[in-house]
Formats: sequence, structure tokens, C-alpha cells
Amino acid sequence: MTLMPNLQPTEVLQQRDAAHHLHPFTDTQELNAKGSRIIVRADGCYLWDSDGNKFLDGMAGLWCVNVGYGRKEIAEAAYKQMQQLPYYNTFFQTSHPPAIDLAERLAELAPDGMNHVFYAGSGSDANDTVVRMVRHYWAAMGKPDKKVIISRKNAYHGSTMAGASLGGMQAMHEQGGLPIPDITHIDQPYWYGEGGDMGPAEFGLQRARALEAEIERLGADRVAAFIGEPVQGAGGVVIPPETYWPEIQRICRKHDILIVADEVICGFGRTGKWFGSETFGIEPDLMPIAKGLSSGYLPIGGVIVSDRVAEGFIASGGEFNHGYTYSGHPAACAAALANLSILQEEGIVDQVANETAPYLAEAWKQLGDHPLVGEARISGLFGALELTPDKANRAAFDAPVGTVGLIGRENAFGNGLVMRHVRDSMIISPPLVITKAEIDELIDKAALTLDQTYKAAQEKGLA
Ligand code: PXG
Repeated sequence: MTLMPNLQPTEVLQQRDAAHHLHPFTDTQELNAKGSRIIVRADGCYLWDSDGNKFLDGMAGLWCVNVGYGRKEIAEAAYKQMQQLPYYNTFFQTSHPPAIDLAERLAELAPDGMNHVFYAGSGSDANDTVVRMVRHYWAAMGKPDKKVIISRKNAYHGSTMAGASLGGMQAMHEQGGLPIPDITHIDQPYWYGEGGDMGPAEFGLQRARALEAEIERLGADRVAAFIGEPVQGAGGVVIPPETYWPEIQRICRKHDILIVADEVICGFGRTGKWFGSETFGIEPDLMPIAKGLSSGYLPIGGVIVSDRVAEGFIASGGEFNHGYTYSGHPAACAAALANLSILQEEGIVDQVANETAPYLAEAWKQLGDHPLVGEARISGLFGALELTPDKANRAAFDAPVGTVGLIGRENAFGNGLVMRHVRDSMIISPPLVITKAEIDELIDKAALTLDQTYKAAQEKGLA
């Protein structure tokens, strides 16, 4: 395909990128010395770079391109909407058809009793909305002191001040004076890394009960909400033991604390159901969403809100003093609607649940037999391989955390497969439209990557 006849040489693009573009989560000095990888086009589950190299995208972009690349229906829906009404706001008592249609569609898709949507531009904005909305709700209920939000260490909820504060990433808190007040963090349900001699079920209960201890420490009359990703994504695809979420649910209900399930990654089919909350038996009061809502074709996020919370603050009257210029952006809503139609009409979520996820799971578990792999875990199309020099003891490498993971990531790229590393684990989250043949390719390339990485670790005396 001669899609880009005027493409400049890679070095020129890299130099111009280095001169003016500051990248997210990047050591700019290191990147500029090396030059960025320039991605120029994509189709289905594949990406191409400016040198013509082809990659199987095992990460669906950044955990978002659920329907795969090149879906003309989405491009056309946005194009048509831009011609009809490219922008109008939803402030000042106005609305428009795409925002109305999408809110109604989301209410149909969301779990029972979640029938209201507040729009944002991203997952971070959605979580800023969460902080303000839950505090607004409790104030409206006559409980203005109920404002602490309990989150988890190693959670990821975005990069804005509130999003990064809700997140439990120490390296993020260290930059910018975070967390903001009235957000606390308990330990995460990461059995492989922190479970020690305990079995997963017992460990899951123990980590859930840390929430009750934190509530008792603070006093339930001060705690507004608990927030968690059903499966932690950026934290390393941490799939909690089965005992964890039911116990969290019980504790939150007992102490009248709202449950916020951050569905930014888990939502829209990733775990084999429409929402991760359904897979893990969570009954949330609020669900921040983004990413798979539009499959990343245009930026859009939002919060799906339960009847209890929405109707509670609506009934109390007065304004919710919060909103974004792009809350309910018409073209982004149109793109999201077209994306949801693809997921629905092609039965993609069921296909994940019944066909591709079980197929991937079987092959993924076999990668767990590789000498470098301590655990191969997977939920839907969402998986991690923990790398270790000592399977039996789930030991860490005798090197700075991430050393071997980074070697793995570079090997994967060299093999034409995009995988991320988190610490010393390798992560996948491919488009939900991935076929069985493409899964075979992913597994072959991942196995080769493991062999190469094992050899490299041995040569460095690390395995
Ligand atoms: N919640 C969750 C669970 C996320 O994964 C956000 C909120 C924030 O969304 P926005 O749209 O503001 O980015 C996310 C985003 C990574 C990585 O390196 C993960 C995310 C974003 C950037 C990098 O894994 N997740």
C-alpha cells in the first residue's frame, strides 16, 4: 500500500521529534540519543514503522484498540458528525444527539442500576470526576466529612493531579507533591509478588481485609469510596485471587462506602464480559471508562454512575460545579457509538469469552512451563508472564527491577511483536478481534522472545 509516498526518512523524523516533542513517561535524554520508533500505519492487529517493519500489536495500542485498526465505520461516523456538528458543548442546558445516543447505549450495556453517564475526555479526567462526584454526593447526603478515598499501592488511575493521587505509583507521587489530601493507599492483591507462603485464596482475603482495617483506622464516617481496577493493568496485569472482590464488596456495603470500579482498561470486553466488574462479581456505584469506549479512535472518557449516586445528588438540587469543554464531544461520541455497534453487531465480546480467550489461555499456560517463567496468568485477553531466575521460589533477579523485562521487550520488538514489560514481567492485551491464527503467531513470537531473553539473562549471570 503506497499510503505515505511523502514520508520523510526515519532519521529526519527522529531528529524533528527530538527537537520539539516531549513524550509521556519518557527519559527524554535517553530517547533523544536513541531516536524514537516511528509508527506510520496500522490495520487489523498489525502496525508498520517508518522503515517498513511489521509488528503484531500485542498491546492494542495502549490497552485500547479493542476493535483493531482500520475500521472505516468509525472514521466515517466521526467524519459525518464533524460535517453535521463538529462541536457543541453540553453546558448551559444544551445537548446534542450523539451525546444522548451514547449515554442511552451505555446505560443499556452497563450493569443493572447504572443508568447515568458523565462525559470526560480521557480516563484521567474521568477519575478526577470520580473524586469530585463522590465527595459532592456525600455532601449532598448531609455527610460532608465522608471524603477520604481509599485506593491501592501500584494502582493506576491516570496522570492528572487527582488521577495520579488515586494511583499508587510511588514514582508518580514523587513528582508534583502527591497525593492530594484525603486519599490513602492499602496493599494490593498481588499474590505472585507479595503472597509469600500463603495460598492465593487466603492471601486474597487478607488483602481485602486490609480495607476494613483502613476504614476502622480512619472511621467509616470519613470514608467516601474505595477505588480499584478489577484487574490492575499498568501495575502488571495483577489478577486478584477469587476471594478478593467479594470480600471488598462485603466490607464496602457493611460500612456504606461507595465502590468505584475503574473500567478504563477492563471495560468493553477485555476480560471476556462487557465490564470487568461482571467477571469479578463487583457491584460498583461508579465506573470510570475510556480507552475501549472508542477503541482509541478519538479521545473520550466518562463515568457511568449508579441510580443511587446520580439520583441522590440530583434530588438534593444545586449545581455540580464540574465539567470539561469536551464533555460529550459530538465527534468522539459518534466514534464511540460506531465502535460499540461493531462490538455488539459482530458479537466480539462473546467471541472473546467463548473462543479466543480459552484458546489463548491454553497456549499461555504452556508458556508458564518455560524455565524463565514463574507464573503465566490470564483473564480474557489480558495476560502477564512473570520472569524469574527461580520458579519454585518466585524469586527476583539479582539486578535492578526491570532489567530482564526490558531485554524481553526489546527482543519482542525484534521479533515483530509488541509486548510491554512491567517490572520483570511481560504483558499482553491484544485487540479483541485477534484471530486464532494471530494468537498462534503471538504465542510463537512470545516463546522465541522468552528463549532469547533466557539466553541473554544467562549470559549476564542472572538466570
Ligand atoms: N485508569 C486506568 C485503569 C488506566 O489504565 C487511566 C485510568 C487513565 O486514562 P488516560 O486516558 O487518562 O490515560 C488509565 C490509563 C501503561 C499506561 O504504561 C497505562 C495507561 C495510560 C498510559 C500508560 O500501562 N492507562
